[in-house]
Amino acid sequence: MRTRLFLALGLVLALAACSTSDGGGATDGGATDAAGGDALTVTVSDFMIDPSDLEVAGTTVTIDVVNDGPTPHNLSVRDADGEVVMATADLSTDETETITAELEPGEYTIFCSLDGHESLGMSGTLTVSGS
Ligand SMILES: [Cu+2]
Repeated sequence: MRTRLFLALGLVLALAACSTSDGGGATDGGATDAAGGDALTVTVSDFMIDPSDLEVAGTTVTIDVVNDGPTPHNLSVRDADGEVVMATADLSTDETETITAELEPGEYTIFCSLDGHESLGMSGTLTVSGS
């Protein structure tokens, strides 16, 4: 019984790994590009991230974040494994913070980590192309 459960779990994990590893670029039109080293400017507000699809041409990711909404928000970045690799503090109205990180090329999710905000629309993508 136990081994069978572990086998099933292993299969599920293997499938999950496969489905997340197909990078392949469905990223065009409307995305915001930054050449290596240039800062992206992102506005967070109730309840959106603008722009919501970011592209970086190097591996150095710099994001200037400003809160334009009436309530606190942050901008966080997580990798395909769900690990948060960049995040601002919780910013009050008109507060700004610049965050920088070296990231592996790949697809990341940008979101606000405050309770429920991601599901209210504070979600987007970051594509790091590496070159
Ligand atoms: Cu928020």
